[in-house]
Amino acid sequence: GAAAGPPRRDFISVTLGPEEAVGVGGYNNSKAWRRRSCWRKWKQLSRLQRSVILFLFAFLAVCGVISYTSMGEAWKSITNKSLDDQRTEQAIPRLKLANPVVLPAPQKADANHGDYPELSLQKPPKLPHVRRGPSNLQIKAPQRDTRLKTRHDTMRAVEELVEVDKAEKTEKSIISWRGAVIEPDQSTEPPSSRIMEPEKPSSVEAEDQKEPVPINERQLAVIEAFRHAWKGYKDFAWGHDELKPLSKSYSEWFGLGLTLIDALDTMWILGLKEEFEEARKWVANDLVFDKNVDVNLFESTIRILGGLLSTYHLSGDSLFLEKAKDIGNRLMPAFKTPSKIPYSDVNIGRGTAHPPRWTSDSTVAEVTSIQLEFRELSRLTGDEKFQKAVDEVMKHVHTLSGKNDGLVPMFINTNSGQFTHLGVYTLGARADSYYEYLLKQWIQGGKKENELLEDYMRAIEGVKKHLLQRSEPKKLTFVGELAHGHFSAKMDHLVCFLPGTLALGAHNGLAADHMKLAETLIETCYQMYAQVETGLSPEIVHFNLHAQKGHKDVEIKPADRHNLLRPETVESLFYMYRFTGDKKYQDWGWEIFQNFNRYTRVPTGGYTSINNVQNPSNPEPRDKMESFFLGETLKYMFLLFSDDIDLINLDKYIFNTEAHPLPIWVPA
Ligand code: DMJ
Repeated sequence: GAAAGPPRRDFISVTLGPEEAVGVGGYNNSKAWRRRSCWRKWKQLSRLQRSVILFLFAFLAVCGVISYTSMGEAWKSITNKSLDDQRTEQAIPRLKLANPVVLPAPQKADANHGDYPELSLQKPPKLPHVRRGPSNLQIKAPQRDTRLKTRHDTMRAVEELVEVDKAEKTEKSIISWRGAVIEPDQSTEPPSSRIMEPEKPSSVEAEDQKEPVPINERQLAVIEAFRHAWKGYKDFAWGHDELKPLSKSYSEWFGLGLTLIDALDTMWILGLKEEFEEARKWVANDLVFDKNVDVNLFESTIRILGGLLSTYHLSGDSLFLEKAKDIGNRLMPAFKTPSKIPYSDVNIGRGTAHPPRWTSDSTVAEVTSIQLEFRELSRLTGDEKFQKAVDEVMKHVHTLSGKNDGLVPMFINTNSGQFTHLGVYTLGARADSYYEYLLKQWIQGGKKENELLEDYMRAIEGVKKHLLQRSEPKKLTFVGELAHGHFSAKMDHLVCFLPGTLALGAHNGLAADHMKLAETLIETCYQMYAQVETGLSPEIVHFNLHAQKGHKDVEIKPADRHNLLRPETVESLFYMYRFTGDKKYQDWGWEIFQNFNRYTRVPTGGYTSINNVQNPSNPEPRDKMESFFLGETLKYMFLLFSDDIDLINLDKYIFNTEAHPLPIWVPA
């Protein structure tokens, strides 16, 4: 050992063997002897040797302190978690931590937000469906980095991915945000760092063909309904915005072939290739945006921009991207306002924008539900201006005062950037898709934009605290409204998007009680149909809070008894079926579908909105087929009846609020 020979300066060898404990005078175990002997050995060491040993000791000590601290944190987390669990049982608004994971300590930067509910992400539940293969339309996952062309390329790509994966695994750690644990695999680069690489459409990869899942009877019925609606549109309204099926004519809103564009991706999904080709020709030859016409920013974004983008992704046809760029650019003047909160209207030919004539306010849902589309346009074109404009709106709204536990008022001023008409809170018209897009943007961007998640989670807490009530006699949980502290038992049919959104959040790892709430609310939405004479929901219902003989839960005011062929309940049924596999959701959707056929189908082609859902013998047709009937309602029906989870896989696509699927930037 080092202590045995003369000190050498070029290397160090310390041997601690049994002989080291044996002194000249034989074995002596007394403490004094050991101390003396150690001291003598220490003295015999060179300076360098001593320094190295001291350094080693110091290093070990530091390691010891560090591991002690982190064990303490882990222990604290476990203890806090069990405390949280106890509290949850008493205080419902506090979200339950669903996974027994050890949470890392929250980041310092978040320390001042202690009043937010605790979040937790769960693993997406396993889907109950048997995977039978791809859709008959070869809809593919969004484009990955590596294009797989040949078998050789495929294998090389797999090897590379394994290498990258290995390297990444060593670096990845759990990302924690105020108690929410986001699995590293679910997170992506922030959109801004991806924005400059133009992307390819998501459908073009075509190597891994799987067996098609056969289309079932109910889906065939939806195809037949679509064809019937399309016949009316083609015969009487071709190239115009909306069909008027009774008068066999059309109405114009923007003069941009709204129904045709809204229906493009539905035709693709339903496999209506001939119809699709014909419509494509119209887009190629007749769709012109250089028109002196005022369009509503929100409506044209969700229907036209959204429709073109999703059709581009599904078909891979660059015509649709070119058109999307054109309309996207023409909508940009809307953002030139003092506050950068966009105006409601844009003249797409002149490049001017303005608020409605009577006010300088915009609608909150409108300015906060254009983001999925503009962000995707930036990703596809590599031009960040689209995303910048809409992200700024979200950031601004995030900081605004005037919210009530995350619930937002319905109006926002384009000059001051402040909310107006404070004190009224609804999940219905003028606010609805604000909540939907908080969650959906968060998913689109790879679950990294924490402010969106934070606002979403707070809002759902706000809903639970202020807007939920139960009706009599069936005790249906519904979402009412709050006006200056007064609760109103009024619920728009529009609110029925909420069960689907809650379920989507739960599927993406948010609190399990969101799924419970989704299950309760979809039952209510279904009852909004089932308790009505035609089996179709009115536009607005009022729930009975007190039991009265002969009264159902749902009451309808004369002014609210119309049905516009809206999609929200069917949309939520689709999500519920996808995530639970419970066939009752398909059956409820089937009932609704049949009632649309019974009361809204016009024999000569097309479907119509009706004025009176309470009168089966005369539902009073309104003579208008809204574009969303083809863009959304029939599409969600078809998807609801499908057992093919790859027919628009919800881990790869996110639907905009007009049912146009856009790719999730980094799919699960
Ligand atoms: C559609 O344009 C969209 O679904 C929007 O979010 C709400 N209104 C209609 C359908 O009801």
